[in-house]
Amino acid sequence: MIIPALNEASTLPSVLDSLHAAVPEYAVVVVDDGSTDGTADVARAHGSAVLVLPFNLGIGGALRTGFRYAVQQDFDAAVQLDADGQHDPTMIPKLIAALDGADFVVGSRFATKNSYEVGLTRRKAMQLLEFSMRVLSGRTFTDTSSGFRAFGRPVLEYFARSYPSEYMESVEALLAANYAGFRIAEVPVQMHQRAGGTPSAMRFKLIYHYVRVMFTMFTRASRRRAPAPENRTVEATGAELSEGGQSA
Ligand SMILES: Nc1nc2c(ncn2[C@@H]2O[C@H](COP(=O)(O)OP(=O)(O)O)[C@@H](O)[C@H]2O)c(=O)[nH]1
Ligand SMILES: [Mg+2]
Repeated sequence: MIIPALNEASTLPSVLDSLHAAVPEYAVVVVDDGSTDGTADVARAHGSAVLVLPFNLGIGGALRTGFRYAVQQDFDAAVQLDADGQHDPTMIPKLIAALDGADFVVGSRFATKNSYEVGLTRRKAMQLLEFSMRVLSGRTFTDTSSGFRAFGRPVLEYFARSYPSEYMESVEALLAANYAGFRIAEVPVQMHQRAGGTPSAMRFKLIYHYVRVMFTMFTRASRRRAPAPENRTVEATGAELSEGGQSA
């Protein structure tokens, strides 16, 4: 379980306790990213391993740190979830089970009709994002920005090497994994509103990142269509990292 956390001391105790109750067999790591509210201490006190970044890298950098940790610890799968109580730990076995037929599993709020409420503007913005994703990837994803996801070992190795760093990284990461040829599945999940603390992006920042991520998606797609240069060198594959037999 990889939990990125920025100033989530108020919500982490119940998240970690319900995680231990729901899936006691899995290791948990909180990636604390320069919190000033004692997030790391709270996480340790509730039985989690903690990676403390020396300064704020943002959610993408924190996630990549978590993926590298999972690879180094030889875990063969990992689940990402929020520290704010949005993601229900009892859904985790369902996400992990779906890794049987996929490399990358996205927990989707919208795959079936359920009670997750978003405002009209946000819903329209998400629909446009989904439409763009459909145009670029050739397939339909119902929840591109979900932060409740499961990854098999090959995707962990891929994301440990490269993961988008800016906010709304989840959308870019989905597109990148799709282009890299990984099998991606969606699983319907129930999500809650955050239980406390403050969301990481306020309205203005959200609009900025929304425009940015649209731009990045389309440039990523056009880069991909360009023919590869003749003398392109092959990237290191991370093959030096051995396979493991556990799950994070
Ligand atoms: N490590 C780290 N975690 C972050 C950062 N910003 C947000 N998070 C965490 O990432 C998760 C998702 O953020 P959240 O504010 O819930 O975004 P939302 O669910 O899209 O509204 C939460 O667990 C946050 O604590 C950051 O800069 N660094
Ligand atoms: Mg959240």
